[in-house]
Amino acid sequence: MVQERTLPSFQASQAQVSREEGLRIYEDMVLGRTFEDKCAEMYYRGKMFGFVHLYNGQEAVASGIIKAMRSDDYVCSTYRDHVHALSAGVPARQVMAELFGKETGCSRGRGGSMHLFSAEHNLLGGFAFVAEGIPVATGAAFTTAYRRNALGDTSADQVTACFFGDGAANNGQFFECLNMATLWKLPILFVVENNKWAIGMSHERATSDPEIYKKGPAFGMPGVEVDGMDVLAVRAVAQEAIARARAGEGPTLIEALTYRFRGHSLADPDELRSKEEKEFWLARDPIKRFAAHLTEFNLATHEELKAIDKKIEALVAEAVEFAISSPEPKPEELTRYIWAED
Ligand SMILES: Cc1ncc(C[n+]2csc(CCOP(=O)(O)OP(=O)(O)O)c2C)c(N)n1
Ligand SMILES: [Mg+2]
Repeated sequence: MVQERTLPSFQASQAQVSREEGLRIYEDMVLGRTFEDKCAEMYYRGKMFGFVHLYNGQEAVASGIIKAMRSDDYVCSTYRDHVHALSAGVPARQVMAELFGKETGCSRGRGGSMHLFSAEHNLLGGFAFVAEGIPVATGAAFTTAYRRNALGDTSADQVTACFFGDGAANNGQFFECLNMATLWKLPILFVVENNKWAIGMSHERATSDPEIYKKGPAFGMPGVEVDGMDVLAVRAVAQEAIARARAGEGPTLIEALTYRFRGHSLADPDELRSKEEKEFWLARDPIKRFAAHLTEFNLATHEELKAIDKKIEALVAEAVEFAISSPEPKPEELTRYIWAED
């Protein structure tokens, strides 16, 4: 069996997270998982079409990073974007309606699963081309730095989190953006979600040096590897990187070691990954692990966590009802929202 790349257990103390924050993070992770499971159900029942890429297993990354940010910070995603959008505060009903192609979706039904967008929540988008979001996020961070440094706007202290996969980290845009981000000390977190696979291509087979975080120092920025199945470990790394970015000290490259529990997309039979590998990572389920932390440190009881699970189930069921009962975009307005309007 291949030796899995993991890190020593992060020693989280009770003080690491307050009860209130802990419950907020737990709820966010459960929302991500429950939402994605519901998507799978809707897809296989023929209610949802197109490519749908689920985030199951990677929840600690979205919640650990985004829940450490401010609501006016920016988030940039990929085609695996539902849970980033939810963590960024886009209401579940708006995300679900978008997946159903409805007018009430966050992209007015014009985007679908891979193109979630919300100006209101500073969600810069989901992007279907691999690595396409990296320059967009870099541009957003440049805007903040420009407003602050060139225009003297002291309120411009927003941080951008740019999420992408291990496969994207072999794309040229990644290297160009790392270069510019350090050069201009941009307030950005480059967050690589290394789930070991780019569709059916194993990361080890495609990459000269699989330790992606080492590419940070090559461009003059810190590179950090973190256990992407441990939300508190991710949160600790995020807090430090966010503080650096906000203080004008520039970007950080974060490589989160994680795993997707389902196939690449809902159309993928997922036959290439070994049973042993899947079992190894399933045993590290980030939600179960965080639930155990919360109960072990008496931050929450099993009953309280169960109550959150139930609340979220109802919220996601309501999101489906909302999506189903929402109107389709009108055919005569097909190109609306594509071009700027007067
Ligand atoms: C520029 C480009 N090349 C190829 C593809 C086809 N493609 C879609 S997803 C994907 C794999 C990307 O893997 P990774 O970046 O690790 O993200 P993950 O799916 O694991 O989240 C590829 C090659 C694409 N969408 N865009
Ligand atoms: Mg990947």
